[in-house]
Amino acid sequence: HYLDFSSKRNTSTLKNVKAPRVLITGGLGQLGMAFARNLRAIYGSDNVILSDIKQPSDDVRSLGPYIYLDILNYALMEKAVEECRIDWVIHLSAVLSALGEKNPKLALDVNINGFQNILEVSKEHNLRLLTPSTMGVFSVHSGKTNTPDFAVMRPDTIYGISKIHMELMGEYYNKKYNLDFRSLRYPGIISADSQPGGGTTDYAVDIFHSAIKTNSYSCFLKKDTSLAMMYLDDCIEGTLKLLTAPEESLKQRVYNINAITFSPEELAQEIKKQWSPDFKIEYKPDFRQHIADTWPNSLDDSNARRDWNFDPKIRSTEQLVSIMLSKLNK
Ligand code: AKB
Repeated sequence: HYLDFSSKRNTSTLKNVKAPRVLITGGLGQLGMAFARNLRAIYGSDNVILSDIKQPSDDVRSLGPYIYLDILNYALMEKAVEECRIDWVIHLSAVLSALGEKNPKLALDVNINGFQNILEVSKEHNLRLLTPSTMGVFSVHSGKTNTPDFAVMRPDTIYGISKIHMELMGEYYNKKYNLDFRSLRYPGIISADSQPGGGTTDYAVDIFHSAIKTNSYSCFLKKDTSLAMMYLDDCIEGTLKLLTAPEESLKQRVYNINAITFSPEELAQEIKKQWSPDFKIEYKPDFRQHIADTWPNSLDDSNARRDWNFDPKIRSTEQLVSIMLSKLNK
């Protein structure tokens, strides 16, 4: 009996319900700290354990428990799960699309072998396992706009291939062993306080830092490359809704989520409007253009809305640019 994230919180409920103990892997990437902050506010600092293979800053250490954890080391992971008495895992460790194309071996290792370890530990210890997937599982054969949950999937990247593997293995363990596996397909995630790393949608974060510093940006995608995107807060809130949804409400184990669509040119126009009319952008497409050309510009998320009430707040490029500029320009 765990707390329901979507229900109204009050301290009397908190006293009567056992808080889950949550492990976050890949915790020092783009999303980890935001998940930790939100989960700690609900379940208490000590119940949320952040982990990674990097040295944490003093700031990270001061905010709650942090452990060194290499997901490629099964024994270490099992020890962490036992010693920290973990109930739920949010598995964020992954090599993203662009970095994966530069180093397919690393992507296979982390995204397939690392995931297999997490999956096995979760099954053995009866954990709830949430691992994000990506719009990168889709391809030119899936349809560009309003791509449905169940579409033809023939991804061109090792990232997409390894994430389909993850989705299918999670579903398989759910059916075969009753593992409580949950996943959702992220669009490009835009955040102000943390940097993405190694993705194809990274331009949509870099552009803000560059606009503020130099009033210009050199973009690695063509100006009309429309992609699906989402602001960090909507990603975190949506993921926590899925994480805490009653199991019987889930009609499937992997869901699309969707929020905003824009191209580099549309984003630059909005930055010009809200930041400076002199903002300059040039387009120098590189190998990431091909990846972007195979991805959707919007996803059909009606099943996520129906089953666990997914409801993102930031729905326009205008709102997104306004939030990013106000956060970064403080
Ligand atoms: C990437 O660009 O690789 C990621 C993603 C969309 O999964 N941001």
